[in-house]
Amino acid sequence: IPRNIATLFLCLGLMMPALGQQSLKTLLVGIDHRTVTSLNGDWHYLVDQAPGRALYIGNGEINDRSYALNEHPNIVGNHNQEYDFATAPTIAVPSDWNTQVPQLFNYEGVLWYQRDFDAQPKPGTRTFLHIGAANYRSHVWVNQKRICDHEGGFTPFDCEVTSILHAGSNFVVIAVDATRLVDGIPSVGYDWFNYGGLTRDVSLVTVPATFIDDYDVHLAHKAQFEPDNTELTGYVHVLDAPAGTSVAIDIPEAGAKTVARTDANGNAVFTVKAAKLTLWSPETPKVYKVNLASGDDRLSDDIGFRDIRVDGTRILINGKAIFLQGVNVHAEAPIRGGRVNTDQDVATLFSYLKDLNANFARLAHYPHDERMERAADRNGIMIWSEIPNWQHISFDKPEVYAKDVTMLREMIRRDRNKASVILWSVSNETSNDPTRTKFLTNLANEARKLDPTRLITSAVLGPKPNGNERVVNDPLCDALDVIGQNEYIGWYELNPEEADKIQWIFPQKPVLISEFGAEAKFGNHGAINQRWTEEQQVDVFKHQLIMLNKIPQLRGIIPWVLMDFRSTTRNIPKLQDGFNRKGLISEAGEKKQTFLYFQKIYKEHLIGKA
Ligand code: GCB
Repeated sequence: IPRNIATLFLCLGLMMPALGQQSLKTLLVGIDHRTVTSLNGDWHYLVDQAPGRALYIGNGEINDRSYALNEHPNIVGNHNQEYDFATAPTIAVPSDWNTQVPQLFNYEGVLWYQRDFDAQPKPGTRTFLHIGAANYRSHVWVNQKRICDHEGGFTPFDCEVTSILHAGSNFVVIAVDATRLVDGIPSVGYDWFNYGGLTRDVSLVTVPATFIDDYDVHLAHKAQFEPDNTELTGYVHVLDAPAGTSVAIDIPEAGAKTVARTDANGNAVFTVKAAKLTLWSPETPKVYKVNLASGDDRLSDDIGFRDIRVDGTRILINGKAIFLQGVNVHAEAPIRGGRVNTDQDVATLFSYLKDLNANFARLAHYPHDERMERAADRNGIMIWSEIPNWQHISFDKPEVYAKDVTMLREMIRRDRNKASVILWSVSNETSNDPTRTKFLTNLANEARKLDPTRLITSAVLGPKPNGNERVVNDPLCDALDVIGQNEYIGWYELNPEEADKIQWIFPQKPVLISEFGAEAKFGNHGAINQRWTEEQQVDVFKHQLIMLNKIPQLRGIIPWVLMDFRSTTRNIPKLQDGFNRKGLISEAGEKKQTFLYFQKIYKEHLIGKA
């Protein structure tokens, strides 16, 4: 599909709200490379007692006339309000509420946030409130006016406040509802912790009246990889720009410079030759300063250029076959707990990945903080990024599909300029039935339309064993470029050594074993047949590698999981204590024997062929 058509789809998509969602006009790309006013810090909060009495009117509609008004109780005169942010306690933003307020540890309802902020709006500028992520549904008011609603706990959104701000003191109120929804993404059951709240950075960004809100700069994707290709292509979208608005693209270090003009949709499509180019790869994680300018707006991003494709059953990066030495990662903050959302969290996770000799990470099971992809770009770690279609989803509902498409677009739009991201995943372990297959096939095709330069995958489960054979025939595989296969032989089924005789048969596509593993509590030692010991965890992996090494199409392994992570469903006292213990490292950062095992396997490349 030609790039400009793909772009058009993207823009139309972002302007089309999912059913039941208020339209968001844009989503600002590269926000971490703009000068912003951070609204991180202490916010007042009030708990909306179940079932969201202040937020919802009887029929489920949003109440704009309760806490959103941010009024105060009268001390003299008539009785009026029975809430008060001014005297309410404070909570840090960003963060989940669970790990901050002991009484809210298991709270999965509505929390109201409020803070004052100063503004000095300048004529000819626009201001947006940017929210990195809020789990799960959010409703936002500035100076008592509702400016946006958003559903989805792991993608960013921007709400325009230009016409509402006044000089001096303003205030923002945000209600975040972490209630699980049957028709949510994910649905009500999942194996991680439902950290609620404003879990990522919140900021105000001021831009000129017409400004660059989206762009895509990538190596031209030729029919075949051409080693001498230095053609860069993409688009710059200028919001509300008249057709013919000029956009300058300048990549000084690559000797690439051009000017393009916007079309009627605000898209300036361009192609430019670079004088020289070091392609991004795990060995050479080179990023270039890319300067974009249109009218009064300027933005510089750091972007790497590379080619990723499939050739038969191989995965090629810049024309070279590669084996993915991976690990799964949840967005669980090392040592301190809670959601990953700081430079320090990300630095710690990447120090583990480097120490492990990994070249790949699957960011399970939802888009992570953008710092992760930035760090991956700098560190040469390839990334799998996924939307939270986890197991049971209401695949029969068109409104759920609409939500899914919105989430997919938000994920791709935020991270399409990150060279580290090589795979978009549409789902994890969904049951093989025609309704789900149609839904996810459409979604995979949508992803491919939005971004024809990357590979599409999904983690599938099954098949039913046939003696010692496992013949993978899930029709969803037809829609994928790379098959992700999850299996827990040696833990949820069979004994570890029984893996040795199992034979997998896959369609002729590259295969990643996207999950496999066993639980062990750090420091718990015993015989290899003893559950929950570090010794057994290693033994499970040893037998797994015997089995996996026999798969001819194996192009990567992704053990589950880098660190122990909180999960509401893991309740064996003393062993789990609310944590899934399949980590190679404990939540406190202690390395189990399996970490050392994979460190060696990866260092000496003892698994798989590229
Ligand atoms: C799976 C899921 C993952 C779980 C894991 C487990 O198959 O994809 O989210 O955490 O198994 O530990 O059971």
